[in-house]
Amino acid sequence: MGTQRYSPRSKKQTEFVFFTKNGKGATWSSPLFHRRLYLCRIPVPYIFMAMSTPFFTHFLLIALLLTSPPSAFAQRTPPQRPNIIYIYADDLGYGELGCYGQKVIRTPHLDQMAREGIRFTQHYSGAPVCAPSRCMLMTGKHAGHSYIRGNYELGGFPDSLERGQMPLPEGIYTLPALLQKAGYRTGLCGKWGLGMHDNSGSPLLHGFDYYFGYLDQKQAHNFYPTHLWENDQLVPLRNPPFEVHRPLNPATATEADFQSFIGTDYAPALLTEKAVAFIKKNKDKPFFLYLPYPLPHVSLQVPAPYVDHYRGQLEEQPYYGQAGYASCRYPRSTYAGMISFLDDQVGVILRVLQELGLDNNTLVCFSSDNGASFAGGVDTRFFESMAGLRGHKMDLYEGGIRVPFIARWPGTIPPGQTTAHISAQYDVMATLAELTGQSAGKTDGISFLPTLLARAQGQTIHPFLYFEFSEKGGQLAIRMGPWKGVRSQLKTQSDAPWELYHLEKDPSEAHNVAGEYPAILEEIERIRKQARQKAHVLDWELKGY
Ligand SMILES: [Ca+2]
Repeated sequence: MGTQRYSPRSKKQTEFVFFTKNGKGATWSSPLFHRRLYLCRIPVPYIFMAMSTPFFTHFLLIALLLTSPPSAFAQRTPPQRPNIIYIYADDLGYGELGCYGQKVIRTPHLDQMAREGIRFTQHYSGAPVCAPSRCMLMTGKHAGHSYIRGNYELGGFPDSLERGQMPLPEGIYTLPALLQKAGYRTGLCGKWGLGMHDNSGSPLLHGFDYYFGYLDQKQAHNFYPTHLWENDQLVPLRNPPFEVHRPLNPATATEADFQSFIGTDYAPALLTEKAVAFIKKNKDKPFFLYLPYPLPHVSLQVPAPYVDHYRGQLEEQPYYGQAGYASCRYPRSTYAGMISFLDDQVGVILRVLQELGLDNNTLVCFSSDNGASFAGGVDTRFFESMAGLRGHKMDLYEGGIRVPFIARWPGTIPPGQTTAHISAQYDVMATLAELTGQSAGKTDGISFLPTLLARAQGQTIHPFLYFEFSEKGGQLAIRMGPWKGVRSQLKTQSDAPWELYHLEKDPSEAHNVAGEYPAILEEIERIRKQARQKAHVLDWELKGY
């Protein structure tokens, strides 16, 4: 079946991908079409055998029915310039929502949002930690091109040392700037992490007309901070200063000691208040609202009613701060309560849209910036936070980067959809550019608007997704169709070997088959050599480049 080639060469060609009997990829390309089709992933001789059976005829009919868009939505033209709300969770694992299989934590609003819209099962954050993921979402670049590729800290924890992270540079093209150009009012309520009020990273310099929230993401380790920021001005809150990373002594800790990590103004609730005010103020114009909640990132802090929601139902021991962040009397109940709190905020936003009559003219998206955490008293094993995926936050295994993605737009996105389209957050800029008739400029993204609109036949497929992360030894990952290559220890070993996983057969990345598919690895290595440009910070470099 032709030469073995699993090529990412051009998205302007259709590549018909077959698998030969030995399982190696074989493709046929046509420049007449503009997308890549995976015809099958089974050995070619078996396809012809199967075609001669009555079962195949039935299969074909069912497949045609399933791939046809629901008639009520088939040719629906989306309203021009709909409002857009992008809600971003922080460290929410792939398996922590009911609609993604969570059994303990209750998330009724997000589950309903998924029932009313579309749920992606193979969506990726750009990176396994906060700042680079946010940068890639905002700029449409993958980790090999992104200006920010790590949590590069410029200050410390106390208020006096609040300096934020590596700021976005002047002149970089961002998603909010694109939408601002399209006539949108643009607002940010949440955790920014890409610069401070007094440097080149202020949100006001990158396309936001309005912002409120945390600028320095380290301050968001505390949900009862002394202050937040609004349009480059400091906003004092009714919370006393305290050291959130101060551990307690298990032998002497009292109830009052645990209470010392609780203040008056819970920052995530204020984010929702400001978000609602922004929506109401701009209800008559198209608006873009970016809502990066700092939940459920630790510290484990949530108003008492949300702890009570679970307390007594979950077996648990106090957390004394031994793995960083605030101590917590009921860590499992608090963690579950934080996710339920986040879910309630989504409920508030959706209710406001309905009350204002904006439901049918607003695209609401929800995702997470990376996988669930291992720190601060979070028990991901107990909650099965990764739904069986390997690794967690800071890993380029699936648990670190595969995240929930839900989109809801009544009347335009057909309800109850699930898609396995392989996509990343660096696609969002291209998607919203297409939606609003703008150019995204040069990004690494591919618009997934056709998938949102149930026009899968028009969906361009990613030839590959690229990830790198210089921490935890230095990691690199490339996803190519069902395959994923992973390399580790790249801070010290330029010849670190590839691991290879077939994610459809082995979603938990348990069976390294690198030795069996040299042609696939050769192709992944070819991508590696082309998909990256040097970082502007030495700390983010990897060996072998
Ligand atoms: Ca995060």
